[in-house]
Formats: sequence, structure tokens, C-alpha cells
Amino acid sequence: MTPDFVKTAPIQTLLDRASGMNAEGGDDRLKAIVRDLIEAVMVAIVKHDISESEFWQAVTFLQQGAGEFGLIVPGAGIEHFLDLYMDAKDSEVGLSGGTPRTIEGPLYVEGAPLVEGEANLSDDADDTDTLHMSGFVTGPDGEPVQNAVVHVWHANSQGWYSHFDPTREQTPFNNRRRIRLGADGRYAFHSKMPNGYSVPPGGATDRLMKAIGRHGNRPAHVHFFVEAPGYRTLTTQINFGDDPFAADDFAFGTREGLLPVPDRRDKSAFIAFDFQLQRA
Ligand code: MBD
Ligand code: FE
Repeated sequence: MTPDFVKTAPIQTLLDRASGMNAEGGDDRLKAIVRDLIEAVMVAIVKHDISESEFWQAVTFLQQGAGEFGLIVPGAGIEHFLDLYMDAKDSEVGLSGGTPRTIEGPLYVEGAPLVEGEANLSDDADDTDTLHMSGFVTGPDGEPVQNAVVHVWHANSQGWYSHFDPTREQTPFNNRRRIRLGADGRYAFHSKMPNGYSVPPGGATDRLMKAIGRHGNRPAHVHFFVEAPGYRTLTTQINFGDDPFAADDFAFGTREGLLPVPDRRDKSAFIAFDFQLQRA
């Protein structure tokens, strides 16, 4: 509910000017979005009677934490909201079925090596167990999808992603590949078992989560984009069903149908997982 004070003429005029609504140049759609975002902040200020010191605390937090914005967004559930919104729009037009989508997260990197056949993702020298994952990419009628590319990326045994690893111990594109599939739609790769991800200790996301009584942990997981000519690109991930955070993911990325339990044997773990795409 918009407080009456925000609805008064002077505030609405301020909003129009601040968002460029009555300026000549610029993008009209962006103006309208910026106006609503500024108004949402004004509404929160009035609703919670936010003090000057709280206001500056928030500005300082956002300024210092700007580099973690991509992490705060999934932590706030907004990226998952986007998935739920896309699902709802799909079902409105009768589009359903296939592997559920879920969040991309902030840690994808373009340009991973393009490989064919059984792929090895990891360069790490540690003696972590090996994950073997394989399955088929099919379409709505179970037909094999031809010429698909599976983008896969995941954390190392310490929960860090290459290109974002503060220990700087990973080679570029470690645990990141694009796998080109053949006519049968089969994919297979092996890599070092990922561990669950935790937000950087003491960083903006960590501090925000603690301040609202939450944590910044994700279960161990593997991310995918699955793309193929004639099909809709799928953004998804599997989360390990036996991870302690499987039901308590700070980023809300876990979904029913995406929680396989690895078959752990000796130094290996196996996951069989098929992807079903929707037609474009
Ligand atoms: C991750 O690894 C991730 O996948 C998401 C969504 C957020 C933070 C870290
Ligand atoms: Fe991730």
C-alpha cells in the first residue's frame, strides 16, 4: 500500500522529475521502471519511518557491497521470483513440461572450452572424489535432441568457482566446459566433486544474511545451460539431494525434480540425469 504522503502532488512531481518522466530524451520504458523503483524506496522510508542514520547506513552498505550485488539478488529471492514468474507466464499460454528451470546465479563465465565426447572438467590436483554425470537431452516427445551444446559449470571441492576464487588456486575455466553433443543427445562428463557454496565471509551478502537471521550457504550443485537449434534454451542446475543444505538453500535455487542423490561408491559418485527441452 502506498502511504498517503507518497501520493501527494509534491512527491509525485519529484518522482516525475527524478525519473526523467518529463524530460525530453531517454528511454520511456526505463523511465517508468526507474520511477517505480524510486517510489518503492520512498514507500519503505515512510512505512518504516526510516531515520537519517539508518538511511546512510543503507547507502554505505550498498556502496561498499556493490561488488556482491549479483549475490544479494539471489539471496533476496528475486532471481527465484523471476523463475516463478516465467513459469506462471508459460502456463498461462499452455507451455509446460520438460526439466524445470532454475536460477543462473552470478558465477557463469562465457567462453569455456568447447569439447566433444566424454569431458573432463577439472584440472585440480587434489584427491577429491570424482563425480561422473551422464544422461540424454530429449525433446517434448522424448526424441533425442540433435546438435545440442551443454554448458556446465560448478565449484571445486572448497566451494569456490574458477574466475571468482579468492585463493587464486584454480586455472582459468576449471570446472567449466561447453560440451557439444552428437545426434543421440547423450552427454557425459567427469570432474572433481563440488562442495557447497558459501558467500564470502564478512562480505556484504554475509553481513546482510546474518543481520536478518539467515545464512549464506548453498548445497553442492552443478549449473547447466542446455541449448539446441529448434529448442528453447534451458537454464537449470542440479543440487545434491543428500546435502545438508538441500532443503535450506540461501539462493532458493533448489527445486523438485532437480535434487538427484549421487550414488557414492568408494572414490566416485555417479549421477544419471536427463534433460528434457521445450520446443522453441
Ligand atoms: C552460487 O554458486 C550460485 O549458484 C548462486 C545462485 C548464488 C551464489 C553462488
Ligand atoms: Fe552456483
